[in-house]
Amino acid sequence: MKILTEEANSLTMTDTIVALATPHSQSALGIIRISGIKALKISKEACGVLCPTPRYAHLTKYKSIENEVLDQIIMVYYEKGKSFTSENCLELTCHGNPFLTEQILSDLLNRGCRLANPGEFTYRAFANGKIDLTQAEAIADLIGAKNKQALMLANKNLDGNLTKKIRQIQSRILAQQSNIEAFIDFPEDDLGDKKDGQVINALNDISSELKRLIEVGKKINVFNRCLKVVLVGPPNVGKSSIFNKIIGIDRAIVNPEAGTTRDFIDYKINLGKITIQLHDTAGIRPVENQIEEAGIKKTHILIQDADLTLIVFDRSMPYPSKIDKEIILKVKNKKCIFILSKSDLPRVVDLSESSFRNYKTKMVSIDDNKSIVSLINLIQELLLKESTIENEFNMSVNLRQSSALIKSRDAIQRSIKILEDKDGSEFSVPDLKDAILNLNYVVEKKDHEDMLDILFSNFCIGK
Ligand SMILES: Nc1nc2c(ncn2[C@@H]2O[C@H](COP(=O)(O)OP(=O)(O)OP(=O)(O)O)[C@@H](O)[C@H]2O)c(=O)[nH]1
Ligand SMILES: [Mg+2]
Repeated sequence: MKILTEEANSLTMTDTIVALATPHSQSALGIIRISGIKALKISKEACGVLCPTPRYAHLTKYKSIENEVLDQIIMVYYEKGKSFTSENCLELTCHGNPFLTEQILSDLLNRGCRLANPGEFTYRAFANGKIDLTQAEAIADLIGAKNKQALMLANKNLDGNLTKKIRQIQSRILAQQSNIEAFIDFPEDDLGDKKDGQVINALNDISSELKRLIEVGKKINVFNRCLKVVLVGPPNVGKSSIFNKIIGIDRAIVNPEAGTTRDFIDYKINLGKITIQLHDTAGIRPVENQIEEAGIKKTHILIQDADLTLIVFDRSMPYPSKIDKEIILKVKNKKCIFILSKSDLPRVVDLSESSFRNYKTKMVSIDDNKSIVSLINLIQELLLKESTIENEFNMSVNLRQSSALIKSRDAIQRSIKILEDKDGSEFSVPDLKDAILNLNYVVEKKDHEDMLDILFSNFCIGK
């Protein structure tokens, strides 16, 4: 039986779940996690530890249901209420042989456990109130972080920074809602317009705070995803040579013949705080055959959703041709760098050409390492532009959270309008309630199973 591909059941909280928490490959150690009511029974019957001491490393033997020793293991018990999932948990550290870990997992299934779904341990931690949604997402971000900045931001959310901020904003909205309700209940108590004015000011401050958070989300998006950078230009200008230099290996074929690169190739690299997927593409020219046409079509598609386009022109050749001008039109209003390649050869291109004026230009020669490093620095600089990256960010905001923040801010804006238009302050209360509710969705949306399923299914098995 191939247990690792067996369909897991639905998210039933009463089941005892098991999973391999380390990769399914040969390694020094393999860790199997168990969570649920059968944990103590397994400790006793499979691991021979009758009353395990919590958080103590028990050196013991794992015996199958047929009483056969499968491995010498370290077993750690985490007691209910204090474990990651808040249930009784065991962590079995065995030898990292995939055949062996499969045997132990298979035995655990025979003992009535079931395989965990992706992210199910984290889901249980969330459902049992050990962590909130922002922290669950931070765990996924920590596992998937592609660079130092993404790691740092995920850690801040794991500390609960975003949750604290959201709770603060909610209580500020609630305070204004109470002010309005008090005025509705005791109209004779106050000075009408003056009080509305104070509420409007406070709501404007809250709206600005939400706007700032939404902007933080936009900025740090740069750190959390792989940015698409595309090298384009006429044939034979040195795109593939530059591609190889940036990624540091000879991945693309370089040849004096024009039209060498037909289909695009890409390569993922880490540039300090950001990760980029660099694409080398087919040179753009009037097409000579169907293969070339298909390659050039793909180049145009890549340019459309590129975060940064690197347009390469050969500095030793006259410029511009009709095709070159068409390429430039494609990147109008997009982030782009003009690379003037082959700077070791005599210059022919006219640098006063108007197309270059509005863009950053960089001269590059593949034999001049400094020019390549300087190009890489410029790529980083442009991609990080609009993202003040120093320790300004105390929290991370992802797309899901951002969309709830936007809805909340819209609701605040609606309530401000009602107050400003003097349409009756009581009518602004439902919008304020809506604003608070949308902020709840950032932290604790427990009533929306579809969203939770999608969120947790993006985790890896065993987490
Ligand atoms: N002198 C000099 N030659 C270069 C430089 N960069 C590339 N070349 C040469 O230019 C020719 C074309 O280089 P490629 O990198 O294949 O050019 P490409 O733009 O990818 O070409 P296509 O794939 O055909 O579109 C090769 O002979 C390279 O050795 C450079 O900086 N200086
Ligand atoms: Mg090429």
